[in-house]
Amino acid sequence: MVIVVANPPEPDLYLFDKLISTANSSEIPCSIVVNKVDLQPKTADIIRKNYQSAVENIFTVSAKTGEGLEELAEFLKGKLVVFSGQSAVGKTSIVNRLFGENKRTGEVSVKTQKGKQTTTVSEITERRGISVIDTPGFTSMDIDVEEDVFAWSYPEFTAFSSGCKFADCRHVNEPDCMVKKAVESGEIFKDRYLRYKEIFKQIKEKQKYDKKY
Ligand SMILES: Nc1nc2c(ncn2[C@@H]2O[C@H](COP(=O)(O)OP(=O)(O)O)[C@@H](O)[C@H]2O)c(=O)[nH]1
Ligand SMILES: [Mg+2]
Ligand SMILES: [Zn+2]
Repeated sequence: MVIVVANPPEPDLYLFDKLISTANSSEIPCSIVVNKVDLQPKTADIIRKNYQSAVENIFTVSAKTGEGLEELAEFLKGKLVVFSGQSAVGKTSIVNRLFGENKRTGEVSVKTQKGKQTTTVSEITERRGISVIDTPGFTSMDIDVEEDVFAWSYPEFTAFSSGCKFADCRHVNEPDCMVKKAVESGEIFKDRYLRYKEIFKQIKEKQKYDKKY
């Protein structure tokens, strides 16, 4: 899976965390493409800080100028890849530019910062040994993984989690947690950990709710 990211629309890091976690828990390799670097070069830095140890690759491209697209095409060769992410980040524009297609793209609404849904169904395009499934994109998602699976779905935690006191440590309230230590020492990026705790809380609440009803 490739998560396409850009600015605009304002990147939703919680959404990327959930997508990456869901992919990792199903052993689907995950990379990020930061698009629209012609507009916002800083976005790539933020994405790298948050996700360089969480995904396979991070590419920086512009569907407008063509920058970085050859490298992306090289990586995509021989693969079947789903383009996911927020709407209006440029998923369809990248497919058009990569394949010389002319599929409909949409604008980011200035008012809502959301994209107009011009891609309404998932579509597969195959050229040059690359198969891309373009999707409509979404604005939010519910994560549907068990808490133990979730705790294992953060690749940058696993180097440390083997040292946690409890084998079933969720790295939240447990004592002698090496993941928390690594966050304090800066070896794990703090913002990503803070969002982890937030999503973990949501998963716990959902579990409680599911038990009740
Ligand atoms: N400046 C700039 N605009 C882009 C780029 N890629 C896409 N766009 C614009 O972003 C808008 C949304 O693109 P679209 O491909 O429909 O996004 P999708 O919803 O992710 O498929 C369109 O107005 C595109 O022209 C880019 O690299 N640079
Ligand atoms: Mg689209
Ligand atoms: Zn731990």
